[in-house]
Amino acid sequence: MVRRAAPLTRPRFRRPVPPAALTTISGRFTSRLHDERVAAWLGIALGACFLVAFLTGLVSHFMQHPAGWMAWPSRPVNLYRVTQGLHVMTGLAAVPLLLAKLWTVYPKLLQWPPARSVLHAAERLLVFVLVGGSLFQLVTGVLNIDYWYAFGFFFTTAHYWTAYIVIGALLIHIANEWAKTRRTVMTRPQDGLKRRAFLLTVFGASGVVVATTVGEAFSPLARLAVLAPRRPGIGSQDLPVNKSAAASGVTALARDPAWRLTVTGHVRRELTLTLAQLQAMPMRTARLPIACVEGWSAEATWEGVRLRDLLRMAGVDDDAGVRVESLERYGLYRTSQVQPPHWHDPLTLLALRVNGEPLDLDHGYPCRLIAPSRPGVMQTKWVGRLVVT
Ligand SMILES: Nc1nc2c(c(=O)[nH]1)N[C@H]1C(S)=C(S)[C@@H](COP(=O)(O)O)O[C@H]1N2
Ligand SMILES: [Mo]
Repeated sequence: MVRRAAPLTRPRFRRPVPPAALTTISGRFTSRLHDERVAAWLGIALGACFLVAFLTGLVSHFMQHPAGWMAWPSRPVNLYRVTQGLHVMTGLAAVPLLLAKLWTVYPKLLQWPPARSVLHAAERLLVFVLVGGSLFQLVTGVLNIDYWYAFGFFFTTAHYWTAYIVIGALLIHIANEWAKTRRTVMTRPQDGLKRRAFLLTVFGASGVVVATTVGEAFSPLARLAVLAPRRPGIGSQDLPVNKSAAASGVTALARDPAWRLTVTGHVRRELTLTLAQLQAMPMRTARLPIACVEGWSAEATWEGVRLRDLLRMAGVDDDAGVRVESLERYGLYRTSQVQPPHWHDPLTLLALRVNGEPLDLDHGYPCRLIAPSRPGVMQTKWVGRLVVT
C-alpha cells in the first residue's frame, strides 16, 4: 500500500532541469535550490550587508587612527554608536546569508574541470578569494565581539586589511555578475520552485540573529539580546564593564590618596590637582553613551569637569591636541588622543561621577574621559595625566 503511493510523487523530481539551474559536477547535488535565482537574491542581500559593514568599518578605523588631515566632528553625539552598531549588525546578519549562499552555489565551487580558459580561471580564483576573505572576516569578527581571542594575530590589523581584499574582490564580482543577476531577478520564474520559502527562511535566520543581539545597543530591546555578551543596564552602576580595574592592574594606583591629575606638555601653566581640587571645580552633567567597537553601547549620566575648562586653566592653544594617559602601565588602550573639535565640545568631560554616584573603580575612578561621538576604546579610564601636544 505504502509502496504504491511512491510513483505518484516521483515524477515531480524528474522534471527537466530548467536552464536557470546551476550545472553540477555529478548527480549528487540534487536539490534544485542550487539555483541562479536563489544565488542572485542572496548575493544582493550579502552585497548590501558587506558594503555597509565596509563603510562603517572605515569610519571606525579612521576614528581610532585618523590620518593627519582628518578632524572628526564631535557631533552628532551618537555618530559612532550608530555606525558601529550597523557594522556589527550587518556583519552578524551576513552569517546566515553567507552560509546559505555557499550552500546554494557549492556545486559551482566544486566545478570540474577547474578552468576552461585563462579568464575563467581568473574568475574562479577571484571567487575563492572572496569566499575565503568573507569567511575570515565573519569568523574573526564574531570571535572578537564574543571576547574569544582564539587567533594568534592582532585582530584589528588583520580585519582591516582583509576588508580591502574582500571589498575589491566583491566589486569585481558584482561587475562580472551584474547583467546576469539583473536579468535573473527581473524575470518571473515559471517552474514553481519553492524559492521564496527558502529565501524567507534564510532572511528570517538573519533577522533572528539581529533581533537577539541588537538590544546590546538599542536598549528597548535589551531583554531580547540573549546572544550579546554585554547589555545596557547590566554591570556595576547599570553600565557594562569591558576591562575591570583588577584586570588592568590599576587598583592600588587608583585608590592611592597621593593620586594627582597633572596637565603638562605644551602648556603655559602646569597643573597638579588633588581629587578634592578637581571636585571643587564647576561640575557639568552630560548624558552620553559608551559605544564599544564590539557593537554594544549604553547611555549614562556623567558628571565632571569640562576638559576645555581644565585646558584653558593650563593655558593651552586652541589648535593643540591632548593625549589622555591612564594610570594603567601596560595595555593597548592606556592612552587616547583628543583632537580640538572634541576638547572644545562642552560635553567632553573628565568625569568623576556616573548615574548619580562617584565612579566605581571599574568605570575609571578617580576620573575618566567621556566625550561625544567617540569609540569606547578612546574613553580612557583611570586618568592620571593630560599631555598637551
Ligand atoms: N585605561 C583604559 N581605559 C579604557 C579601557 C582600557 O582597557 N584601559 N577600555 C576601553 C574600552 S574598550 C571601553 S568599551 C570602555 C568601557 O568603559 P566601561 O568599562 O566604563 O563601560 O572603556 C575604555 N577605556
Ligand atoms: Mo571597547
